[in-house]
Amino acid sequence: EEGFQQCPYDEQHPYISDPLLSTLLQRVLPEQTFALVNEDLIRFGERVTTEIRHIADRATPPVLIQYDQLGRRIDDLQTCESWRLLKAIAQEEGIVAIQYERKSGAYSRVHSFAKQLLMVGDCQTVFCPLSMTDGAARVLELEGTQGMKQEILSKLVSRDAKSAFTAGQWMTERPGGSDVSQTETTATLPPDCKQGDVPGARYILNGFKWFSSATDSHVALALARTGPVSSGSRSLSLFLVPLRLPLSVSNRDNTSNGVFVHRLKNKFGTQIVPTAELSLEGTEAYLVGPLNRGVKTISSVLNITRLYCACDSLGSLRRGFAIARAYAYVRTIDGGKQLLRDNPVHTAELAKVSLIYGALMQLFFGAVLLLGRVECNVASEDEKRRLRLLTPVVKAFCAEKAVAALEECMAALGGLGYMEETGIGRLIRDSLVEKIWEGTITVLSLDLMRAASDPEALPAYTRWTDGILTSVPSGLQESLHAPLEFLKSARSMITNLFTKSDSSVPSLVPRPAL
Ligand code: MFK
Ligand code: FAD
Repeated sequence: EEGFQQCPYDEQHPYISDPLLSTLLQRVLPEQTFALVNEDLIRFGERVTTEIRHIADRATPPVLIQYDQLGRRIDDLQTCESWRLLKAIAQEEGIVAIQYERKSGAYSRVHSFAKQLLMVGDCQTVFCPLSMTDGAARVLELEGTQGMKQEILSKLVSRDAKSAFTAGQWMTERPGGSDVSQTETTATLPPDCKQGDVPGARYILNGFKWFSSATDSHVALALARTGPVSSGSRSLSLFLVPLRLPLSVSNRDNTSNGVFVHRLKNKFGTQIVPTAELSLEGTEAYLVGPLNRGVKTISSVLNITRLYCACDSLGSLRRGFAIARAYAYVRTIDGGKQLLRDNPVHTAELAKVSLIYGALMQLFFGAVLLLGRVECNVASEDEKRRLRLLTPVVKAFCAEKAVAALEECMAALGGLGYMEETGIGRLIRDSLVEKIWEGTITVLSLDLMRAASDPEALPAYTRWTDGILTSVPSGLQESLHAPLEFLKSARSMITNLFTKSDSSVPSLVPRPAL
């Protein structure tokens, strides 16, 4: 061909070429664990670029066949081969399993999340069902009956993709997803079942679930009402729902447990994820955790999936930033005399992205380390409180900052960045959902306030930061103290907001005249 031809860019190995990840891991992991994780990341990073990326590029959206040629309801949800392969690879690689095998003890979470970070940009949001699988595994570990642990937990954390289960999460209904107090799905005891408050009690669910992303899963955790509507969210319980009965990987009878796929959602992004609306009609389900404590019981899922959300934001930025860096090595400007990477104005923009990426990464792994410690029962009370405070913050910050930085990565490629084939557009579209699912940024801010209403929460946090400050040069200490002072004074405001006793608290929404 004639004329100028653009030189292709080389994204390189997602771990070896990352400007930060290996030094961070080296700093936080014990030597032997680092050696193991480092080796695994080098191997896995290679697999991402040589195999996983090509599988992901061939993915196509799911299709729903509701009726067969005889007019029978079948709800055949057909996902593409790439989606199923990506899920299987993630299972075999131990994305969930590593965190329950706990071979690296409290550092096992760091190991798995570092692997996810390498794959996120090339996985078509397959960590969505895996995050809920992980969350469900944790709930069953904490609250499941012996039977649930043997029959289901073991399959949720399995590396054998042929027999492993995945799990969904059904909280959101039409009256509200942020606020589940108007949940319409009911749970009633069948006539042959008398004791409704024993763990594992069998119930029958009827209702409509407005969003279900892991619709191709084997089980789901669902909120349903077990008491008066007037009790709001305090009369919701948590249920384990098999999507098909009998529950087995080989059962393809999609409507056998009264779970009907009303329609697939027509989404802005995450196109490959089979998000659907479902109606539950006489669906068998089993009580998990105490009766009427469903929100509290499912909060262990939320606190895990929210870290997966943060990893999704961060991992998307990792890939967008890798592409932008790679492009700077091949694109010439200034009459062909200069490479972008040698241009100070361009590299200053990339440096801003690098700063955001680095800051989010430190924040994220700080929370991941704490989660690992809590799960291995080695965390102090202060560390538990810090994790509770940090989880909504990490999810919200990563969601908000990563997409903004991804836009800069797109612009760093000029018009090429805007082309679908480059992939940054899809990353932006897909990661925008992180501002909404698993709690909007406003709802996470309210959750931070809920966590901070524990009188010990902020003192625990400031004890930790005070400890860090002593090692900082005195000139810096003063400026670092300012946000701490703000945090301390914020506590009284938060307490007032919760008790609603202080009319001086500003309200964005005008109060109705009574
Ligand atoms: C690739 C990325 C991976 C992610 C993909 C996942 C796919 C997407 C799937 C979804 O979007 S699933 C749906 C997710 N839905 C949400 O995240 C709901 C957002 N709304 C909230 O989080 C609300 O704050 C909440 C529904 C929890 C409010 O419910 P309530 O019942 O009005 O809360 P309330 O009464 O304050 O709290 C009830 C209890 O739970 C309290 O404990 P106590 O009774 O002991 O006092 C709270 O302290 C506790 N709690 C609430 N949130 C908690 C929590 N405890 C620990 N951690 C939390 N986060
Ligand atoms: P609303 O709760 O109605 O929120 C509307 C607006 O009101 C938001 O801006 C919110 O920030 C604001 N708001 C709400 N409450 C307050 C308040 N107290 N103060 C101030 N502002 C407030 N859910 C599931 O259960 N399972 C799934 O698998 C699932 N998959 C999803 C997949 C996708 C692609 C999407 C987009 C959503 C999915 N969801 C799922 C639903 C998701 O969790 C909800 O959309 C989300 O929690 C918000 O709920 P909502 O849509 O009812 O919005």
